[in-house]
Amino acid sequence: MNVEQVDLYHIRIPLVAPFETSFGVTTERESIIARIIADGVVGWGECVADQDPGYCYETVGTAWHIITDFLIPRLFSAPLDTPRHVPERFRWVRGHQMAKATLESALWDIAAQQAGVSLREYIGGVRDRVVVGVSIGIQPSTEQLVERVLGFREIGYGRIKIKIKPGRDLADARAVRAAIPGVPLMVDANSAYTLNDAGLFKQMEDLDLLMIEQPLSNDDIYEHSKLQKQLTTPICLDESIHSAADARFAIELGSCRIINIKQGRVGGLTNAIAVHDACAEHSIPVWCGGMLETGIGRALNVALATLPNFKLPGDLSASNRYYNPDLIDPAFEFNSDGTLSVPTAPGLGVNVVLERLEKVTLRKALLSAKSRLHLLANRSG
Ligand code: OSB
Ligand code: MG
Repeated sequence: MNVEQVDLYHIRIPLVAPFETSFGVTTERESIIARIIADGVVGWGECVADQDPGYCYETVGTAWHIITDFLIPRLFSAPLDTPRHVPERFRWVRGHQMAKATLESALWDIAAQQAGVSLREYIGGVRDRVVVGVSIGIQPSTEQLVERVLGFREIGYGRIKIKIKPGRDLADARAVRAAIPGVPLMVDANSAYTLNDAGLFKQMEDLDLLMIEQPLSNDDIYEHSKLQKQLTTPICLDESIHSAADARFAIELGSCRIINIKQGRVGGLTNAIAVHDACAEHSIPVWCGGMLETGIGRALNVALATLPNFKLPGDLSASNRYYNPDLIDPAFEFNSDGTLSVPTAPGLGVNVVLERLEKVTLRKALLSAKSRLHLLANRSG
């Protein structure tokens, strides 16, 4: 694979509805879309970093810097045999998993197209539909939360996840459980609590939660093992897991019984597959997390979620739950059996609507291997 050109689009796209977590509210999502040309084939990637460092240290700004100044020169420096070699090529750059994953995605898209198969087939995915759930942000009141949950149940979402934060936890979870008895339900704290809050999580034990996602610090694995020992409800780690080594460490310590895999958080699809395999070896089920992706990032997630150890519904809702319109056409539609269909066309298998992409673009960089030409276009707003 000879990388010839990389176009970067810094976008800002309005969400259909605000999304509130313990670390803030998002009404418009900023992201970087990468369009790579290698051997004359076009591939796409989406950066999952947020505009601010509330979820993790990476932001759209740090990713732009790392991608343009350090990662792209490493792609231009020599051909690549396979996208599986991308983590090694980028290893010199410490961390910055989301920046790395953005470019790796586009290379997987290209490699699968060159093989003439969908990305799902290319990575050995075992299903053509993936079971999905919905992640519902904190609402202005518990009553509004219950109303929203019931709305998604009506559409057919089979697994409900609610966000919690101190002051909006037990009462919200109890009210939702009372409204949907028997429906798979989980909570996501996004690192908002400490071990001193163990009592709160014990009070949630009788709610029959599927799991409690990332209750403690974003950089902790040890204290989660202490909390898990006090609970029968499984803990699921999200923020704390950046690699297969982290996953093995967490499993060995007993810090969680489930792992959320976000390909961006672990540095790309190659590492995501390694985390998947490490969990499978230890009989730890995984599910595919989301970061409010447009259809471009969603397509990658959906392909990833077809691997055999993705045993639980992913945070992979239909396009219309996030953006209207999405950047792709056709959009991801919700199937009445609670699934999304996996694209079957070669590569990621989605059509990016260039006019829509341009319309939400704030700044653009066009980098070419030949001329090392670096054209920057900025637009305010
Ligand atoms: O913790 O899973 C999370 C969105 C942004 C940042 C972090 C998280 C989330 C979600 C949304 O829960 C999942 C989705 O894309 O639907
Ligand atoms: Mg989470």
